[in-house]
Amino acid sequence: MITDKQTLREVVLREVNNVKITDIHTHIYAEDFGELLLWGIDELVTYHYLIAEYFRYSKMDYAEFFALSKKEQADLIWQKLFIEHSPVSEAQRGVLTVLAELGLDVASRDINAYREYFASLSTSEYIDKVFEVSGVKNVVMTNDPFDPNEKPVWDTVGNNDPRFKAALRVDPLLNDYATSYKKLQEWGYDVSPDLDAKSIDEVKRFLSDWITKMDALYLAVSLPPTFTVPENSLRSRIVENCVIPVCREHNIPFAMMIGVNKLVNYKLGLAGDSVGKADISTVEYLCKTYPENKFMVTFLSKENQHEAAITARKFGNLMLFGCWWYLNNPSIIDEITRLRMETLGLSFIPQHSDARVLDQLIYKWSHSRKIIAEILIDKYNDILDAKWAISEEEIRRDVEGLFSNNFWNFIERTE
Ligand code: HDL
Ligand code: ZN
Repeated sequence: MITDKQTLREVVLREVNNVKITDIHTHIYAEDFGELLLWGIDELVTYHYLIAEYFRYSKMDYAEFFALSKKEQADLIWQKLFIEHSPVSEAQRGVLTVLAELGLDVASRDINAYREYFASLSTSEYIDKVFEVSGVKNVVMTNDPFDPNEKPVWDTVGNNDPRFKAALRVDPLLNDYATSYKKLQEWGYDVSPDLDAKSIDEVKRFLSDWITKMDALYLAVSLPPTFTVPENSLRSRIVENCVIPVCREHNIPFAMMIGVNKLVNYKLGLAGDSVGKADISTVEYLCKTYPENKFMVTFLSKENQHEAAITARKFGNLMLFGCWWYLNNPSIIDEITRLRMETLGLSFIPQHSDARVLDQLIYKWSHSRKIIAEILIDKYNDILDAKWAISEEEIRRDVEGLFSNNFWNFIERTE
């Protein structure tokens, strides 16, 4: 048993550095999905977080920028954010971490030399490399049947790489049924714009068909701060009459990602979304009203985090996950994770990468491992002070829970 703090630190750092991670929310894809999988230095540097940060300095016309090639965009961003200003933001620093952990010469600042490295690798070689360097064992994708580039893959080859799991993402259905119902009609589902009884059955059939086709581990949606159930809206009716019963039937969680104000600057495209504080009472209502359902929830606003942790104390069918998007910064990850551990013990999923570019698995997990390890060390030290002794096996159990098993146990699946 471990009773001294030096040994404890060494063991926690070793276990957190060695744990193989299940990354429960990403936007990366298996190789079979072709161009949907983004990787390499030009994709890294044109990540939409960095585009937003580029326009903090540049007065360039948005449309003119987006008309450029990825390489030309990357050259502008590299010059502005890395050469003319020190790259200290989390997204800027992340690029450097990727290059460093791949063993490239970061000090050279030579983006063309980096391009040569990536050009020397095949997609499958690089997927293997990134999983090895990042210590990620499997990822959950974001799979959208309404995406015209993705649906054909599921209608032909599907997903054949066991490292990549599927999650069914239904934003167009829930947030824009008035448009998306026409797609359902096109695909042979007998739905009407007013969501009558027949439509409810057909939407349920659509969801069930795709959960089965993808072997989706959960059903996900991103939602505005105004998301409310119950209310007299198509979204609320689809949630209660379609999503909830189908998720229960398949025994998969409904994952709500709440707090996105879409396109507050539409000219920035993906980089144009912002954040708003949501109403926790909808999560309370759903967890209380549907005790047989499981809910995974992550809020985008820092202001929702404390009440979310308290709500998770009330409902065992609620699993909080990640420090999502604008919360994925060291200072905020530290604050949220300490709050959650002090409030929920180890019964939460501390992080997901949200990686849009394969390479990002390397930096997003390297940075988060360090933060979470220090918090665990502090919390274990607190109980050592009370003369509690702890074993290496118990530390490994706790770490594997936070970085993988809490998810698999919650969804009642094995990998
Ligand atoms: O809706 C989501 O899943 C978000 O993560 C968005 O994809 C967002 O643009 C993003 O990439 N956040 O990191
Ligand atoms: Zn995401």
